Amino acid sequence: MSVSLVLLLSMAVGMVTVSPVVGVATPTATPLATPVATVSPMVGVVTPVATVSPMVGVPTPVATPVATPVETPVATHVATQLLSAMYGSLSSPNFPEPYPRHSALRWNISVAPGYRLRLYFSHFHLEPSYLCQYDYVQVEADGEVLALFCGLDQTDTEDVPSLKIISSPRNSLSVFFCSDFSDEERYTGFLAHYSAEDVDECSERSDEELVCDHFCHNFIGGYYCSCRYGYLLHSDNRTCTVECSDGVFRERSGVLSSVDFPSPYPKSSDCSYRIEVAPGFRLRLQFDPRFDVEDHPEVLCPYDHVKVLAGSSEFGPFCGDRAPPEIQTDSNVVTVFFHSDNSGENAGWSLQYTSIGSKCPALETPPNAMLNPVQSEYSFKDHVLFTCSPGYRLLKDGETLDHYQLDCQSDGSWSSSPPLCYKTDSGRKRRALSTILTNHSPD
Ligand SMILES: *[C@@H]1O[C@H](CO)[C@@H](O)[C@H](O)[C@H]1NC(C)=O
Ligand SMILES: *[C@@H]1O[C@H](CO)[C@@H](O)[C@H](O)[C@H]1NC(C)=O
Ligand SMILES: [Ca+2]
Ligand SMILES: [Ca+2]
Ligand SMILES: [Ca+2]
Repeated sequence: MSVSLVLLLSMAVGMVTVSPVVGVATPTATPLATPVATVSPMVGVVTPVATVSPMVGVPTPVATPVATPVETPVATHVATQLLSAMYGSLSSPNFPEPYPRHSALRWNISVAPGYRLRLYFSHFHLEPSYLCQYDYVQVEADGEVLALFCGLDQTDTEDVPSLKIISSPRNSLSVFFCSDFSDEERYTGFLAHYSAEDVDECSERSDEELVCDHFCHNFIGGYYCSCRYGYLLHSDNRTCTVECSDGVFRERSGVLSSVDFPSPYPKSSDCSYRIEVAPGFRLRLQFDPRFDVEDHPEVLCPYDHVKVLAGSSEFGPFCGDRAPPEIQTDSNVVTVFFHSDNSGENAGWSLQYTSIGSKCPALETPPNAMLNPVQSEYSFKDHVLFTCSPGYRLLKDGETLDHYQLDCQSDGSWSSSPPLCYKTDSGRKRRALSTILTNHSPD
């Protein structure tokens, strides 16, 4: 699985847990368009026109408190206080005196990564209004609304902070306070406190991955990962990889497998296994049926895969939970590549390789000759010994011999042509033979 997907999932999970007021919190309904008119530099012109507007058909801003989104018109004009200390407090204007009307204030709190912010209100006293349309405090983080508060007491449509602690998913938090034009009673506003606290990254699992592949060590303001003996921390500082590309398999047959097979193979690794046997042998690979390499239902092996390179032929990529079929190469040198990405737990693969010598053509037994050993087929490094039946002798390249050996060579050819057997009847036969040869040559 890709990192981005994991991160996305973990973020989504984080959001849900930290925002208890999500249901109430979508304040598309704004407490009037007031802030626009008020804070705008064109106050003098805009406000009276809009409010007293005699023009029918143009709805007055006062009459439609629902229509305008909060952020767009207000944000650019709002006075923002930036806070970066590890703890601090914020309060409504004039606190502990009543807050003025027409105010819009924002506090952006931001601390170092590795911390989150906790915010609570020790005093809260705002004008009550249906769905907090008039005066309100809104807490946001990472573009999400975490809480929307107003009023004096908790009701069905008004949320007060009471002793709730609001936690930011990450290291920043934004608090927005807004009061409308009305000021019927004297509301004393709010006082809030925040502090930074360490995020224990090690105990916060994302959906299916731990933060660290092997060991996680939390510390205040951060964390780090380490690996079991024999593994190396990958440059992503999170996964544990292995050195798995050295050594050449030179035996005629053998077994190779992913590291730790059938326990899950290491992540973030690129391994290559080279098999090299004598020329004339052709390597054959047979995978263990316990094959488990991370795959994808639609895309061909995007995460982890096994590939086999044999001379100019390539086999694979292979992944999934079914072993690849037997691979008969026509090469004596084979490289098996294995790539794993940074996630997932899969058992891996194992394969047995054997080498088969090149086959030599079938041999026909010449008349009166005997072959040893007699086999249905012969391959590289096999030898065949020719002898003749009693009373016959071998003749090869003008010489008589007791026996003669043929070798099946690396390229699949015999070292020479088979000899022939001739009747041995002392010198007479020999002379006869030379006569034959002589008679033949001038023709
Ligand atoms: C304060 O935070 C809000 C919401 O995250 C953001 O839109 C705004 O740009 C920030 N203001 C400043 C001055 O950083
Ligand atoms: C991993 O850690 C090193 C040293 O602590 C740091 O320089 C590097 O940027 C980190 N890499 C990543 C991908 O976080
Ligand atoms: Ca008010
Ligand atoms: Ca930490
Ligand atoms: Ca994987």
